[in-house]
Amino acid sequence: MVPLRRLGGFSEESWWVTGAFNANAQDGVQTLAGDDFMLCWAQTPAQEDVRDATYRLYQRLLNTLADAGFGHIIKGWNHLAQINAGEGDAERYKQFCIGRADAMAELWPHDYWPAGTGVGSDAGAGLQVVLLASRERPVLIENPRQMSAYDYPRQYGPRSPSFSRAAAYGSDTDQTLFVSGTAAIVGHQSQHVGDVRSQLHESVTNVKQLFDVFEQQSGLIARWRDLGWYRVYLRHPELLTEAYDQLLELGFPVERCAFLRADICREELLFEIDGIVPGTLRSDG
Ligand code: 3EB
Repeated sequence: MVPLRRLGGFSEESWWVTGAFNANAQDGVQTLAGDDFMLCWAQTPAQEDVRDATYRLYQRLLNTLADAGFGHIIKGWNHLAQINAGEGDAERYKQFCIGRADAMAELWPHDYWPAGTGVGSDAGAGLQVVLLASRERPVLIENPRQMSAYDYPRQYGPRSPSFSRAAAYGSDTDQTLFVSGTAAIVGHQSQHVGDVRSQLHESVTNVKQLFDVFEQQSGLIARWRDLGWYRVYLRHPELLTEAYDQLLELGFPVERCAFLRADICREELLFEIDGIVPGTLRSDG
């Protein structure tokens, strides 16, 4: 269960796998797997040292995946309670980034970062991490409008966030694009501070840019209007109606969005959008 309050939109998700289906739980790490993918998740209790708790949680998750033969990660979802609490480098999100980076430095043998979402859940929930792992390497995608998060300058924390803007996985003719949590950041700077409409617009522009890059890189069509699934994270529940109406105006498929209450990892940001989008050869499927 995602520890975020649902404000609107769909409430259930379905995942499909081929081959024998396996569900397991060991050391508090839960796993679901078919032939090609493993979903694994775990959480820390509330009110621990965030850096250390993150480090140890990621160690357990990465070891579980490696032991199971799923050596690659396509996407991670990170749900951290009170993500903006703490001043300066002591901010919980920044401490989380250090713990994650330390575990990855130790146990991640690859030269890429998976796609990611990093949002704040409501008080009391600790940290929950969900990882989608695969046997083969995904194709990583960056956004030319945004500095890569792993290159962010020092002002955003002692360790830059270990994620790519999107990851694509599949064959030459069929892929799935996993879009990272995408906010109103251009370059490395938050845009339109205090301006609700412009922030949502900027986030959508960033998401659409990722669809374009995916199409250029893969030669496939991003089926974002008719086949994508999205989470729209809102810092303020009272912005739901406004956000829904604006997304509709922008031609975004609101009927394919779940709207969730979440803090965003920078205090000034109001929205984050992530999603899962099939890429196919032709637009008629
Ligand atoms: C950003 O673009 C917004 O730390 O895993 C988005 C997606 C964000 C993932 C993460 C953080 C993460 O920097 C924050």
